[in-house]
Amino acid sequence: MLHQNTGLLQSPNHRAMKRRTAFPMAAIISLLSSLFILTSAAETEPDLLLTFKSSIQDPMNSLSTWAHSTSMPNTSLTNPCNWVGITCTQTSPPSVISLNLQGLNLSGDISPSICKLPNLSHLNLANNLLNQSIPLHLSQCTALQTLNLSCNLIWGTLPDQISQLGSLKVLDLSSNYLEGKIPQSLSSLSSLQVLNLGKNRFSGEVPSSVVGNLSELLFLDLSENTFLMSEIPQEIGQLQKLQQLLLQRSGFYGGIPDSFVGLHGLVVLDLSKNNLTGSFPLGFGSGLSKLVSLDVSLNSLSGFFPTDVCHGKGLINLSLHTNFFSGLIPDSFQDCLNLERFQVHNNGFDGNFPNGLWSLPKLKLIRAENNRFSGEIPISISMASQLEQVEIDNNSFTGRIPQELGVISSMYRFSASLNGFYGNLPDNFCDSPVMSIINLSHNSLSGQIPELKKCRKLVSLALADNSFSGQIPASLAELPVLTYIDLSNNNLSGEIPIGLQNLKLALFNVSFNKLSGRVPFSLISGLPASFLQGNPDLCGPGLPNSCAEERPKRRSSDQPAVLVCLLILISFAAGMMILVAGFFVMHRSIRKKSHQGCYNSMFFYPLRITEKDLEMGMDEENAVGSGAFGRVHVINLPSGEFIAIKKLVNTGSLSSKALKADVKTLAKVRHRNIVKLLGFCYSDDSILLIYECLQMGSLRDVMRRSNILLEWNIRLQIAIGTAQGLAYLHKDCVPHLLHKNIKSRNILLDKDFEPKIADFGLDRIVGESVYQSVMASESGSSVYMAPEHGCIKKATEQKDVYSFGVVLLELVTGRQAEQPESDSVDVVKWVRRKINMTNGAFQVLDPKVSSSYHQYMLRALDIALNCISVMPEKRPTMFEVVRSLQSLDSKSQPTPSWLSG
Ligand SMILES: *[C@@H]1O[C@H](CO)[C@@H](O)[C@H](O)[C@H]1NC(C)=O
Ligand SMILES: *[C@@H]1O[C@H](CO)[C@@H](O)[C@H](O)[C@H]1NC(C)=O
Ligand SMILES: *[C@@H]1O[C@H](CO)[C@@H](O)[C@H](O)[C@H]1NC(C)=O
Ligand SMILES: *[C@@H]1O[C@H](CO)[C@@H](O)[C@H](O)[C@H]1NC(C)=O
Ligand SMILES: *[C@@H]1O[C@H](CO)[C@@H](O)[C@H](O)[C@H]1NC(C)=O
Ligand SMILES: *[C@@H]1O[C@H](CO)[C@@H](O)[C@H](O)[C@H]1NC(C)=O
Ligand SMILES: *[C@@H]1O[C@H](CO)[C@@H](O)[C@H](O)[C@H]1NC(C)=O
Ligand SMILES: CC(=O)N[C@H]1CO[C@H](CO)[C@@H](O)[C@@H]1O
Repeated sequence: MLHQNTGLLQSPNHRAMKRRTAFPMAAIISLLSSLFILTSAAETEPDLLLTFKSSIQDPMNSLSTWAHSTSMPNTSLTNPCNWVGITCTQTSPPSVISLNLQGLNLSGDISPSICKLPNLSHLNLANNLLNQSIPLHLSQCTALQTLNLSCNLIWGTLPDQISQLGSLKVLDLSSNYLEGKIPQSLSSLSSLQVLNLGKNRFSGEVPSSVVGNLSELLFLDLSENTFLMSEIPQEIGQLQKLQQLLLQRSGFYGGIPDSFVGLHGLVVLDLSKNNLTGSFPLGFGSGLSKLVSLDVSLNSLSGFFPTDVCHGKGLINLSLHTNFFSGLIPDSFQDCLNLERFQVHNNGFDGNFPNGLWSLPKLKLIRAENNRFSGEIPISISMASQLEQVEIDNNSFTGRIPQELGVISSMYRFSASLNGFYGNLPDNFCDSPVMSIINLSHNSLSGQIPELKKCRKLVSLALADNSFSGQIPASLAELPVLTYIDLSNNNLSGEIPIGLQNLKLALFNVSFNKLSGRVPFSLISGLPASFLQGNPDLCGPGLPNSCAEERPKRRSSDQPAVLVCLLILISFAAGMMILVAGFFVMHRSIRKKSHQGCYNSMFFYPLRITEKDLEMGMDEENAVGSGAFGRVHVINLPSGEFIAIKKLVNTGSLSSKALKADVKTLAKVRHRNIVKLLGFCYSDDSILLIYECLQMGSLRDVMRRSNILLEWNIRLQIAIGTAQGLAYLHKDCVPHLLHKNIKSRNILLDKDFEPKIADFGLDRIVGESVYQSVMASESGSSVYMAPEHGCIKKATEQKDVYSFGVVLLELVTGRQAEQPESDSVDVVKWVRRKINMTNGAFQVLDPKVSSSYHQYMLRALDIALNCISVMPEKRPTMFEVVRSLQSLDSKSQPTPSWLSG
């Protein structure tokens, strides 16, 4: 950027005068439109730019460098070439060639002054908030090669005058509110290489000359103009250089023009979501050596898919659409070697599926579901070594599932239900380490279901309605994130593997098989009975058969009562054990304490209280509850303040020095959404942590209290606050902390319902091993725990995110995560099932919240579902969660009606 300031500063008068004589019209317009600029001195480039600036609103003050420096006329900033967003020519004198002001939230009007910059070639105002029609005076920017106004609020029609920009190579007006017809006059922009009118409101027909005459066009995007009603002009075939053609979701009807056959340079073709009919042009696909993505899905195309697609030119033989591939040597493919995405789903194609596709080396995605394709999956599929997703459900494919499928280690989803596949499943069919979804339901497969061990990421396995026999493989229980299993309508026999009850199953359907024996307890209690029906030899509580050896005298109708009693008994016993242990510890500590007291304390907050007061203050009466680690007492200080004291057993696992250091670390965590640690004191026996006390108690208690109805805005405030607190722990506080135990019981509310997170960092104080074992006994099956916790004990951010997601589900549905035993479906399963089975997300929203909030609740539900994604890496970070939740907030202007009843 070595421009000569002096040259620029001396020349403008001279240049401006010259221009005025050359373009008197321009001068008159300038006089009319900008009354402030009357002198010829105003015509310098800096002045023209400042005129531009003066009609622009710049909320972020991004154009602050755009100023005459009167105090220091010789600083480099006076040279506009150094102003933000401006590039100049390298000539002497330099002259503005490019104005790039994208993404600065600019609004206001584009001033005509910029067209007086004689050399302005590139104007990019994309991603701003410009709310005007396309200014006619832009047509005077005759040097313009690039005009990018995408992502603004521009409305009105596209004026014919645009065609005066004869040098234009790039015209991007996408994502605005332009309407009316696409003007025919565009066709005179003969240098145009990029034309993007996508995401607007254009209507009517696409003029054939526009697509026909722009012979330099590389990129044409008319997508998402839902008011267009047009056929795809035949002339499109003349665009020999076209690389990307995006016409999706735009109201195109009629056939795909035959002229497409000539578009040999195509890299991306998207015609999806239109009303296209008829069949593919014959010969389409031969010579598409550059094609990377083909999407014609969701149209009404029919007929045979061109079988020559992706076959070498020498092999084209259109009249033979059956069986002529059999002798094909895969190496002979010349075409489509670059194809990555092939999407033809939801059409009416029939005939053989283009066989050559199966072995393309770069192919990642095949979607052909809901057609009537026939054919087999060839063994050459092993050559498609990058294949990630295959969806060919609801077609007429036949043959066996080839062994070679199992060697593709990138395969993530294989979905081929509702076809005619038969034979055994190869042992390795689920060997891909990233395999998540397998659906082979409604085929004619038989034999045993192989043991599945390698697909540790399998989430969903659907093999319903086949003829599988033998046992349910026990190894399913070792797949940590398996959540949906549907094996219904087969001939499976033997017992249900007991290990399956360790999985977090939202669906386990084994109905209509020949299974026998005892159903694992949690599978009965946690799932609808209909998933077990049609297996006359299964037994267990609630089923028609009770298990003979268990309670021979009971009649089956008594079984549910027994179940409840049993549960109560179990939980009572567990409670007793904790109580006894707690009593023992307390007893010990009280005995010792009466001699010694807390001999060591540390306050992080001016508390006028002595250790003695603390000790005296803690009695049975003010004990407000007991968490997993100890009791909590609330004490009213003489000052009138309340404090909460959590009493932990001092396990002695830390030296007092280490203990102090750790507590200090926790005390440094200060955030409005985190409960403040005010101080602590400890003896050999116990550790007292002193916290601020929050009147409303925990979120769980508040949600349980029937007299408080939390309206949606309060719930959202709680969600946002909690998310902010967690995000702070994860990323802002030093050292970064994990909570490890987020649940509605650990979210406390102050009198304004501002949430504060409690109960974190205890692992640091009681020691990791004690912490782990207490947690294991308390919440081994807790609904808040992420599924991977079953096999990976290490705490992670993603596990916290999962737990938060469960809390958010509680807020959205109004259901407690930990339901009383009588209703044993936990909130996660309940929501997944409801949504899964009925597609009715509305049904899970808390009916107590007024329906005017439903749209926001649905979006919160969506966020929650992302958080509880079974794959940890799919979950958002807490920061992303905060941002998404906040975006719900600004838009809801609720009436505060959160207290009622
Ligand atoms: C820019 O505008 C967007 C959309 O209106 C808004 O969300 C964002 O906060 C604005 N940024 C600034 C810095 O004003
Ligand atoms: C800038 O525009 C002027 C006037 O049209 C012209 O004479 C000059 O050659 C241009 N400079 C460059 C570098 O294009
Ligand atoms: C126009 O600007 C937007 C926003 O920066 C950018 O995404 C887009 O690629 C640009 N258009 C062209 C054709 O370069
Ligand atoms: C554009 O401005 C008009 C009038 O000022 C306003 O009514 C309209 O809502 C704005 N458009 C958008 C998309 O904000
Ligand atoms: C399109 O191109 C043809 C020949 O190249 C020309 O005769 C015709 O006028 C052009 N149409 C428009 C509308 O510019
Ligand atoms: C397809 O046509 C039908 C009526 O003919 C219309 O209702 C529908 O919106 C069209 N679909 C698209 C994607 O344009
Ligand atoms: C299967 O595809 C056909 C169209 O080929 C469609 O009409 C039908 O609804 C689809 N069936 C299912 C179960 O999706
Ligand atoms: C009844 C129903 O729609 N079940 C679906 C639940 O979700 C799994 C996984 O996506 C599908 O495989 C089931 O078909």
